[in-house]
Amino acid sequence: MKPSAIPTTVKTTCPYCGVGCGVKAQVGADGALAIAGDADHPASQGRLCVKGSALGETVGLQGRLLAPMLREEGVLREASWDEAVGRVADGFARIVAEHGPDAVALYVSGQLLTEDYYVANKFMKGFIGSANIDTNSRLCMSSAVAGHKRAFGEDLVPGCYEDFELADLVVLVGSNAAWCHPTLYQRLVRAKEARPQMKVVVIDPRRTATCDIADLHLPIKPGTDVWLFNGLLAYLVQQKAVDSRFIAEHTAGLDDALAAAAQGGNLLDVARTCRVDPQQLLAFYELFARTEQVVSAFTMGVNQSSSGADKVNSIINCHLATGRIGRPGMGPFSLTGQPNAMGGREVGGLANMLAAHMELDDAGQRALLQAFWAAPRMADKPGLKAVDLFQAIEAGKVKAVWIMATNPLVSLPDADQARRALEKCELVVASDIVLGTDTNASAHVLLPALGWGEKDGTVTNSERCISRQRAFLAAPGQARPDWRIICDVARRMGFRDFDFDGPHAIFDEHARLSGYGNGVDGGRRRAFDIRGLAGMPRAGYDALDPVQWPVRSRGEPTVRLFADGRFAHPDGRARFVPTLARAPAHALDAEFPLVLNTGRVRDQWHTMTRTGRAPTLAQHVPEPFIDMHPQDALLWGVKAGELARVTSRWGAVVARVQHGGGIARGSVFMPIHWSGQTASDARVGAVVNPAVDPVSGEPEFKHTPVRVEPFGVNWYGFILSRVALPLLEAAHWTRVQGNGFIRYELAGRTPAAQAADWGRALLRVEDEEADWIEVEDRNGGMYRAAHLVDGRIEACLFVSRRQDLPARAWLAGMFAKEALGQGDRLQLLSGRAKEPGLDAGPTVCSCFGVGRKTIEIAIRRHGLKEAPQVTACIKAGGNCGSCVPEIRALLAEAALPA
Ligand SMILES: Nc1nc2c(c(=O)[nH]1)N[C@H]1C(S)=C(S)[C@@H](COP(=O)(O)OP(=O)(O)OC[C@H]3O[C@@H](n4cnc5c(=O)[nH]c(N)nc54)[C@H](O)[C@@H]3O)O[C@H]1N2
Ligand SMILES: Nc1nc2c(c(=O)[nH]1)N[C@H]1C(S)=C(S)[C@@H](COP(=O)(O)OP(=O)(O)OC[C@H]3O[C@@H](n4cnc5c(=O)[nH]c(N)nc54)[C@H](O)[C@@H]3O)O[C@H]1N2
Ligand code: SF4
Ligand SMILES: [Mo]
Repeated sequence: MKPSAIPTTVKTTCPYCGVGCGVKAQVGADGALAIAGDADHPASQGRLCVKGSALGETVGLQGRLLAPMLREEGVLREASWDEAVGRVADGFARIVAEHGPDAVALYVSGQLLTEDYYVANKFMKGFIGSANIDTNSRLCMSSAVAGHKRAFGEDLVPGCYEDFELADLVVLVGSNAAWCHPTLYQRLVRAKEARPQMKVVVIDPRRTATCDIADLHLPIKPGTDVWLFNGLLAYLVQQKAVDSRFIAEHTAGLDDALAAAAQGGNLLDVARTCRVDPQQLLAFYELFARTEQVVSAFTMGVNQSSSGADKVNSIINCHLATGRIGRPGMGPFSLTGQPNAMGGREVGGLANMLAAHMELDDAGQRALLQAFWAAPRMADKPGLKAVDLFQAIEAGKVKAVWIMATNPLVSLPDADQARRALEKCELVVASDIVLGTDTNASAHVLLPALGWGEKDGTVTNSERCISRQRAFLAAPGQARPDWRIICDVARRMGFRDFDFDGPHAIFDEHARLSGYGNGVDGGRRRAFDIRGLAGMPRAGYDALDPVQWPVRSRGEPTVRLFADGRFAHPDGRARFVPTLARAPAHALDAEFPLVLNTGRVRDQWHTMTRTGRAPTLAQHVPEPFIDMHPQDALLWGVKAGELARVTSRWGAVVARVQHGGGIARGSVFMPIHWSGQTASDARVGAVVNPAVDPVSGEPEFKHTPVRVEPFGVNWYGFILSRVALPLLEAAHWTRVQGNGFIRYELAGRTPAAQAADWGRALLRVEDEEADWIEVEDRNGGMYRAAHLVDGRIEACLFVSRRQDLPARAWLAGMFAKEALGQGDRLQLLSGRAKEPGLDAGPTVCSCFGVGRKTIEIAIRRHGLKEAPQVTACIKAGGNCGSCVPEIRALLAEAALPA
């Protein structure tokens, strides 16, 4: 498509979380990109969170992978597409010929579009002939998938977002929706404002921002959810708060589930095991028992566990017992993480599934799919799941792997093992949109993919809504859409039926397959059925409005599943699954006495390859951190604001200690976002244990035994620099993108500034004549320096032995100036702003760039009591609303007696 053919305003879908908000993107005449919410999109109704709003800051081409590259003897060079495709196709073909199809693998992602995902799965399972295709959804949704399949007979999310608004009780289990599903959370906030009788219960070991609207927060002991929901099931039966008719007509297996649940003991035993107040536990059980319209939404606190699938089923069991499913305002609700976690499941992206919700272990369905694809070599047994896959690579059993749209050297558990695996692997291929990732550093072939805004296709969100992602930017460099790269390799390997002329043709095949042999001749009827979308002309596909599946015939989408009480098991009944509670895989001991819990922060997305480019998104949490209870910090000899090392049996990381206030004793929390590109040693995956759930294969990301100890350094410092710097001298460093500069936080062991030209060496200023200013106080252990070019600041460095470094935000302002005057230079060296009050503190409201100190001052000065007053006064909280929980926490703090 020529750029001129691209319309100026395009409706598309946000590429981040599974809420799947509609976005309107407008490219102005000057090339500037304006992003706004799409009021017509059913999922978001015009809302965007701060990540979505900042999408415009992430589409620049700096750092993008724009040409195919080959690494030969450690050296990376550009290659033609022809050569790169040949390298992949020949490599795969040779290894398959020599060692069989199971010696190669694909490791893909819930961030691929459905069309990309469909051809990847077809290529592997139908043509290579192995089910060795797994996805990062293994790390995310696989416990939910397993739970759904066991309970319902198919991987089905029964409800829709509207149910959150219609419910009288919303239970959020292991979900920090305020930060991870922000616009859906905002819908909930508004619904609760409109109907204050609606109750919200949060079950999470941490007191998160999501607890802001909670009527009850149960800070359960990590890993004990199955006890809690087993206890609830037993309670519901004892109190006769169950729907006996629904149980009799539509379910099977209650007695076994009850017997398993009884093992947890009585309510007091459960409270003790879960370490919650028995009164509060009883309050939750009573509330659940007496409220008909209950939604129980769950995410990674549930799925990412060695009993993840059982956690899911223990929740679903309670909904089956009460018959609260398939009707408005009720149901178990698995919130998906990635934008296309659902689409990936529809095309069978997991190693134990087939396309279109067909089953790999069902010979009839295998044959059906083989016929549909005219596949020469159908996979006939499950492939390796993510963690096993990387172990098989290290063991030399899998000799070639093609990684697409995921960064496993950061995101897998025991991430150092993953690195060892890739280093041993004969052929590592990576398709990505950026060049500098930890995974790309271990790849032999790099394939440049089109990114959001450039590519076309569909995604499916948490409520089964299929939406179009549409291109509005021209394809940069030589980048190609993922589907095309896969088809090119497949064709080069001699496989037929990979000559699609666009995503529309792939979608059409996918839609036809969903109806193929579906429910005919006594075959299983698959609920995933979008045959009504098959046969659409290309223009129809291009104009496709968001639509929820199933779509059996055009214009007939279904909002909720199971409305008739019929489930997907052959007898139409849902299953209670007996869930015997068990402790996490690795217990604490004297050497590793604390639980490491890992998760997300509000303004970053995963390994930061995209959100990390947006200065707006860097301000909220500019550094990796270890959140812990002050008493634990005291006990283990570490201090807030200083660095500490977190060590497990698998690895170690370093980050700054903080007391966020939300964490109970015995646990520490770290964000997942920092990689080898953004920190010297804060890649938390290296510490995480590789235990997985035996049913789903999902890793236990939320529970690793660790110890925390001081990371002794002689000085702390920071650098703001217009260009990236190699910081080999520092004992520890982290980086984020600022507005016109990169901000490095660093710490060192060598005595700072003792050697001549120490600062110059650190900032790589080689020119003797350079405009260089510096000041040092050896006894005080202080050093400050700045490098100017043509009067403009190029970089500055501040070092101190004490915790007295100046505010970064104030110095950032220097980078906006065209030239620094004598006064500015003096201020730089004095490390103090001329006008006080310029330090706004860490950013709370990213949309309007309002810092914590500014909010605190406004609250005090104007006697503000409510969040809307803060918004009226200083705008904070007035756009996406994601920071409102933090503003309310500041209001609450201010209201406390001094
Ligand atoms: N800002 C932002 N949003 C995102 C993402 C992102 O990277 N950044 N990623 C997206 C993706 S892919 C995903 S999967 C989702 C994840 O969304 P969430 O699951 O909401 O986020 P997490 O922070 O991973 O973890 C959720 C909570 O689980 C709690 N938890 C830990 N252990 C337990 C336990 O044993 N029981 C219970 N009940 N809770 C526990 C943690 O304390 C944490 O607060 O977010 C999506 N949205
Ligand atoms: N410790 C710990 N680890 C975790 C988790 C946790 O809670 N704790 N959560 C897990 C979960 S739920 C998830 S979902 C994973 C996420 O982990 P990853 O999937 O590894 O993280 P991302 O940074 O999203 O990686 C996506 C990659 O795809 C690239 N990319 C973006 N768009 C495209 C495209 O269109 N095509 C191609 N080919 N590439 C593209 C990006 O540049 C990036 O390198 O992390 C998991 N790991
Ligand atoms: S809530 Fe935010 S990250 Fe999620 S889809 Fe909407 S705009 Fe994107
Ligand atoms: Mo995820």
